[in-house]
Amino acid sequence: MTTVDLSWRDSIAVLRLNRPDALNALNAQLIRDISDELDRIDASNARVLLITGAGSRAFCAGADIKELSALPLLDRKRTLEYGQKVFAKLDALRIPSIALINGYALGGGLELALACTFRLASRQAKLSFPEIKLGLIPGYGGTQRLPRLIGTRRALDMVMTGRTIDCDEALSFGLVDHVIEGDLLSAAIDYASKFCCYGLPALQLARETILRSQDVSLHEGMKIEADLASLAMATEDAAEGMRAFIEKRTPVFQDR
Ligand code: CO8
Repeated sequence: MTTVDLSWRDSIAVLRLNRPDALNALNAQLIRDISDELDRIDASNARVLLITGAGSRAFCAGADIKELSALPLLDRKRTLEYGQKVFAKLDALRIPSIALINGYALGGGLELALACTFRLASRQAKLSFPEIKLGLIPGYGGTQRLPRLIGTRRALDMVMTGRTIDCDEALSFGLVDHVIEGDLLSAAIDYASKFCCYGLPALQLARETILRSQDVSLHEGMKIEADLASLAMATEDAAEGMRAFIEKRTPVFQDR
């Protein structure tokens, strides 16, 4: 039995973590299933990926504590490294992704959301890194992606206190992009429509330029921008976009 399900809304892939009885906690099978579905999505004609959690309570309550605690030390390390690899695959996916935080996003669950391009939260969202309360620290990229997104001080506060923040505080930190009052899935589809219509190469190059530049000096970042902007300029979509502007019509992008 698979622990995720994949459905489609036209060219939008919706991946749902499906272990509601365990608040969608990440056991080894769930991480493997996410990995398999990411491969399938990458090979499809999807333009956006939405990730959500089954049930009304949780996006994902983190690593499966029961399973992890029963593993020998070296297997724990292997599990962590595999999880990091799968989340990196999500981060590097050629299409943008949106986490729909419909309840708890804790520990590894928040790390999964951090590996997505965008995060939308419902009013019920509760976000934290509770690892410290278990004598642990984040292991699926949280210590790296969190400070890059919200700054060192706020990351230290969240990781060292393990405190839970609500959607409004998460929004004020920039940890989530929007708080949604109504139906999260419809809001995410609506949000995706704001960029779904653009060419995938330009979307991917924009994301890659911004993310790669985070780890380098301004000077190096400018060089990355010059290289990737030139690459974008060389695409057929760029030729079409500029031609359409001159001809005063809507461009038809072909993802080339
Ligand atoms: N792992 C396994 N099972 C879980 C998890 C989890 N992370 N979270 C919830 N569950 C299960 C519960 O055990 C329970 O199952 P059962 O009914 O069989 O007892 C069911 O989900 C419902 O949960 P609760 O009954 O606890 O529901 P409550 O409403 O009382 O509480 C909470 C909800 C507050 C979310 C609570 O479940 C909780 O605190 N969960 C744990 C959250 C947590 O600590 N997450 C971080 C885990 S560590 C991590 O993600 C990163 C580890 C990386 C380092 C690893 C080093 C080896």
